[in-house]
Amino acid sequence: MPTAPIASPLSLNPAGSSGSTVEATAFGAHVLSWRCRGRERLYLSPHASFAAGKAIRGGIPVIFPQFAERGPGPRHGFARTCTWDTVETGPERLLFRFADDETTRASWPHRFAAELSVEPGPDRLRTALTIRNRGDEAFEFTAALHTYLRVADVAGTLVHGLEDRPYLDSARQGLHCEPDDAPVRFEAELDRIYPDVRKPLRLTDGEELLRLEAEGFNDVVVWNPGRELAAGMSDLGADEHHRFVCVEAAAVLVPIRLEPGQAWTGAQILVVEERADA
Ligand code: TA6
Repeated sequence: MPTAPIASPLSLNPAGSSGSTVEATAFGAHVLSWRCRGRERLYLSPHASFAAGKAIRGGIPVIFPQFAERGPGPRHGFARTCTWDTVETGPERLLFRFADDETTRASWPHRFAAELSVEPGPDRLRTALTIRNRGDEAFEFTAALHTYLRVADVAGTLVHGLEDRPYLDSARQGLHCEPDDAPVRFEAELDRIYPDVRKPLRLTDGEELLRLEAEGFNDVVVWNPGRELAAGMSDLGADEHHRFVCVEAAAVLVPIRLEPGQAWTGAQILVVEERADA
């Protein structure tokens, strides 16, 4: 499992995508930037570290094979801190691949092949993670696309579509909370896991509207560290929490089980929507 820091990022500007461009790096199969309709849609911390072995703060980190501390391996898994193979660099998509080796098997003793496909369109970005069991025993994993969405100001940002959903509050030891009928707003640290979310979400920061769809990922994680936590993070810093929210397509609460030879795909589709009043 090589852990070289990123060299030069790959970029993709497919014909017919009307200026929707992405930049990604094979380090973690990490999407760093998505520009669509004249605006950067992802947040990348100005203090992000690109050092070997350290996860990049921002963009779309790939979380696999474990979410947070839900397993014996490194926090949020090893996929985000190792270098994947670059298999396709266009014209329509970037494709990265990564498989188990001695180092991955030391913390997670399973034989797998992973693929991340990044497909920008005129008004959207589809990111799909495929995991295949290439061993001879079943295994289970959790995963997420830990997407940092750039917003004008977190204070005016709302996530719609989770009003009727109960959630686990990770900022309060996983406390089970009942739905509260209101869109999610960000007034302090917020760290929630919403199980079994079936419909698209809408994120608005008062300026733009983004529709968030998922396939194969049943859960949604919503996170913003708030001022105090952000200030204490060397790769973020005070006030940076204002500029993003993470809304993550995730498979966390019910691990995905794959029998030998089986494969699973989870995708996240981000769509820039016209505002009704535009
Ligand atoms: O997905 C939410 C979360 O698990 C939060 O609890 C928060 O700590 C965040 O991810 C960032 O984790 P990281 O390991 O990248 O610092």
